[in-house]
Amino acid sequence: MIETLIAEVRARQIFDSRGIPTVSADVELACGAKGTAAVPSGASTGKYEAHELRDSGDQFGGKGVLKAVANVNGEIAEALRGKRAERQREIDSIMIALDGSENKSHLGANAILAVSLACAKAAANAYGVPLYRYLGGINGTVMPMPMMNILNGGAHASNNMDIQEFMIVPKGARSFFETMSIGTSVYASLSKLLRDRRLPTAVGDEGGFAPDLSSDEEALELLCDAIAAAGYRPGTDVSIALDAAASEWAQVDGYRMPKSGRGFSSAQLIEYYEKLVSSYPIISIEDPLGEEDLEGFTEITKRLSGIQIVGDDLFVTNCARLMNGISQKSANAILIKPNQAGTLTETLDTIRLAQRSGYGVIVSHRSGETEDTTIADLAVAVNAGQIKTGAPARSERVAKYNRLLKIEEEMK
Ligand code: 2PG
Ligand code: MG
Repeated sequence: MIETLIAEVRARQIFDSRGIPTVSADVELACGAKGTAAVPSGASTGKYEAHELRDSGDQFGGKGVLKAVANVNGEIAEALRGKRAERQREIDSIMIALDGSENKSHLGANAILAVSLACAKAAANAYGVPLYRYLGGINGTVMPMPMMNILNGGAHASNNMDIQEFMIVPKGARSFFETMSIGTSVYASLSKLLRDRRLPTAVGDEGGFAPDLSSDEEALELLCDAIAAAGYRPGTDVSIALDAAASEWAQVDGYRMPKSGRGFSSAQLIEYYEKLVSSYPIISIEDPLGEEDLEGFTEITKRLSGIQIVGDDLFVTNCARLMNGISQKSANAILIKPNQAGTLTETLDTIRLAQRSGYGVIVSHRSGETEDTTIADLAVAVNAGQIKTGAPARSERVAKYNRLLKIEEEMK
């Protein structure tokens, strides 16, 4: 019998890919097995996400997480010592009850998630199995198709593009290894195209290029040209996915894109996407409308049937919000970000609900990331089928891709 009782829980303040503080936690079991997890952080955060606890005050522009760290080292550690690490649901319920708030604002979702994930990793290590195997058993076998964000805009870059993410989907690939080979070659050919046009190749928060362009159409043309220049057929071998992150554009009445100043009603925005979808090989649009625009979501999901409509800020990895969306036919896919929910159990529950309801599932990073690769294992464990983890460049993004390469190798 392996001794999986939790012996120690410890956290510290570390830094994410934007140089902003975040929480890392260690869980150590009586048998000596350990697990470590680090929590990511968003820039275009949804209004209904679980609460990220920040210190405020002068240090780190108010973004320190020493209070969250103290909550782990104090209340949380005390409550979890002596509990069995593989009882994930119980561990997470204890932390939810200890927090006692609606949105984890007392202890901080960043404190709770770090421990929740570290606990699963410690248990996996105790049993001597990789995390994807521990979480998914023998049933987690599907390698996810990546959406690679190779042109950045919105809140993730200081360029003039309002759409946050222009992503490529190497859907013609027959293995994860091949998706990387296609993705990296399109990324390289886009870099060359930009240089040829004397446009900057500096990158945004998720590793995609971030030039000033004249329009969204120019961005989409560039992507198609880069796909073709790399020797692939746009729409056949490699398709395009967008994350508009349109909650960032929402006004009391309608939408205003903050960079270009263009204004739209919900109906006009839907017409705009219809035009883009009819001209370019776009297969998926995330947050095409704002988190409060449920009617708009229902309308676009009906009108653009055949296109994946993804709720990110709309659902915030939350079962109740997803349930509401399912009843209103607000979308047909969900973005899964563990830190929007705040525990592994709630993340898994939301994934299960989505899958049982015929929704597509995309496991996702945040724009502020760390070297933690949990989402790669999670995507395989639940057979999500899709992952969004940035450009195939910058180590905090590539760490997840490299982890998936290792998983694919292990599964052969
Ligand atoms: C998104 C995410 C990740 P952020 O909107 O989907 O790409 O961005 O982490 O800034 O919310
Ligand atoms: Mg999003």
